[in-house]
This record gives sequence, structure tokens and C-alpha cells, in this order.
Amino acid sequence: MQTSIRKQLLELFSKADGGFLSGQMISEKLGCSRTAVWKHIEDLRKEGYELEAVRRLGYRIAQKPDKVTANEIHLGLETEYIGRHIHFQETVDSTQKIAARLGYEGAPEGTVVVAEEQTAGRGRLNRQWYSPSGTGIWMSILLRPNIPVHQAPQLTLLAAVSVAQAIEEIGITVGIKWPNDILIGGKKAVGILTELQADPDRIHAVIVGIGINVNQQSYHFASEIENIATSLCIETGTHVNRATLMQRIFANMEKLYKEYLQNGFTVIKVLWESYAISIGKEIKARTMHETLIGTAIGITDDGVLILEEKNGSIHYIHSADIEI
Ligand code: BT5
Repeated sequence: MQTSIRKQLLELFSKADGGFLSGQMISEKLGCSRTAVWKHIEDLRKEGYELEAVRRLGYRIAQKPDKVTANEIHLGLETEYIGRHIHFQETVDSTQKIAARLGYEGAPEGTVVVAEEQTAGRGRLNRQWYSPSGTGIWMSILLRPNIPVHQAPQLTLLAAVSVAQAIEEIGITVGIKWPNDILIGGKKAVGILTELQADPDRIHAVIVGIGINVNQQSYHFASEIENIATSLCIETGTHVNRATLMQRIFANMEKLYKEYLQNGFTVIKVLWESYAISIGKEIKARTMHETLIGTAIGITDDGVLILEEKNGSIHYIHSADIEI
């Protein structure tokens, strides 16, 4: 099917929001015959769409295919700019790398790079991030906030809240472990990695990389992580549509991001704290230079973790691995 016709057809279905569209109406809007409409519908079926056809009512999309291509994400997307430009590739080394290139090339704010599979997905400090094909959401979101460089870590927390909200919307209780892990029942389901393109005094782009285990079963996990990782499917017992979840994340994120740019970090901080599982607890924080044990007493307005040792000394932690 020509991509432009397919796009127009999907847009019509998107506007119908799960309702029926008559064959007559589709043929008028697309400027093609009823037979051509039927062919286009068959092509969509071949792509994995479940289309219901009812006499006199027409067609409606009962189920989108579980792919994370631009079409699937755009169908029903409610945002103004996050997710409006999708760069999809079946397999990539790392979506962060592609987003970084697009960032330098001037891609607009809200551009999303997403892949079905990453062969060299990475976490902080170049740690490996397992990203097997077709099971998770492996994406990088490009933002261009006009904020001081030192405030950029706040965007990791903002991203974590957007994802936490979207997962809660499908009925799962989550907790956020500072700064970037979303845990379900103590196991990691989401990791977030924020990288910057900046001069000392100006941010050009923030690339928020988000990895979400969605439809993996336990046997999909590599042995190194099988005891520490979980997926949304394992937790709910049902398959979760990834494109729909991405749309919810983009909608939440855009709302929070607008609030953040207008009114600062306060609201995000309060929301983040409502999910935080490390605050008020005894933690071990491994930084690049030392290991500290103490109570996590909160985060600063810049998103920095505050740890109080038994002797009362206070430490401000910008980056560390936390054990609770
Ligand atoms: C993170 O790092 O948690 C950030 C992960 C960010 C991944 C996304 S995917 C899209 C974008 N493109 C990329 O290349 N990266 C981003 P960190 O806090 O350093 O945690 C890494 C650790 O998490 C590893 O050392 C493993 O122990 C564990 N891990 C690796 N893969 C995992 C998975 N799929 N699920 C749960 N835990 C995992």
C-alpha cells in the first residue's frame, strides 16, 4: 500500500477513535474506489491490524499490531510535540546514539528514536542494557529545554514520573529508586539514562533514554538479571500493547514538561517523592569515589539525593548506585 494512503487511512481511523467508518466514507476521503478501500483494509490486516467489518456500519480497528513503528504510535497520539517525529528502526545498536546524531543535526524537540531491538543498549557508566527484539520499549526522547545545565538531572526524575504514571494507569503499583530505576515488587522494570549536548552555560539537547521491560517472560531475561528484573507482562499476567503505553508516556511527559518549563521543579519533585521508595530508608550509596551508608532524607530542588550518615554528616549525591 502506498505509505501516504495508508497514513491517511490510519488518520481517519484515529479520528474515529475505535468507531466504525463506512466504506463509502473512506472511499470519498481517500479518493479511491470501494474495491481499492477493501484492498487497503486487507493490506492493514496483513500488517497485523485486527479490523472488524460489519455490514452497513463499515470497518473499525479492534486491535493495533504490537509494533512500535511510527504508524502505530501516531494512531491515537494526543500530544503536541513529544512523539510527533518518530525515527523507527527494527534493529539499532543504541537509540541513544541515533538520537545524539539527530540532536546534532537539529532534530526538533520531542523527536523520538525507537527500535524493536538494541544490540548495544547501554545503561549508566556504559553498563549493558538488555534489549531483546519485540519485547520492550527501547527509546530515546530528544528535548531542548532552556534551563541551566546543572538542572538537567531533574529531567531524569520528570521522565521517571511520566513512566511511573503510565504504568500505574494499567493497574500496576510501582516505586522509583533514585535516580532512575522503576521497580515493581523490588525488581527493575525500567531504566532511564539521561545524556546532554551542552556548552558549559547552555543546553543544546537532553536525550532521555528509556528502557522498559514490557512483554518479556522470565525465561527471556539473561542470567545476570533474571533475579533482579521483571516485566509488565509478568506483573499483570497479560500482554501489554507497547505503542499505547508509549502514547501514555508521551502525554504524561509533555504535560509535566510544560508544567516544569513554566513553573519549575516543585510539582515534579512532589510527584517524584510520592513514588520514591528510597527516601526515609537506610541505604548504601556507591559513588565513583566512595561507599556511604546512611539515611536517604530527601532530594534537593536540583534532584540531588541527600544522605545523612549516623554521625549526622550530610552528603549530596549526584550520581551513585543505591542499595536499600
Ligand atoms: C539504566 O542504567 O538503568 C539505564 C538504562 C537505559 C536503557 C535505555 S533503552 C533506550 C536507550 N538506549 C540505550 O542504549 N539506553 C537507553 P543503570 O542504572 O546503569 O542500570 C544498568 C543495569 O541494569 C545493568 O548493569 C544490569 O544489572 C541491569 N539491567 C540491564 N538490562 C536490564 C533489563 N532489561 N531489565 C532490568 N535490568 C537490566
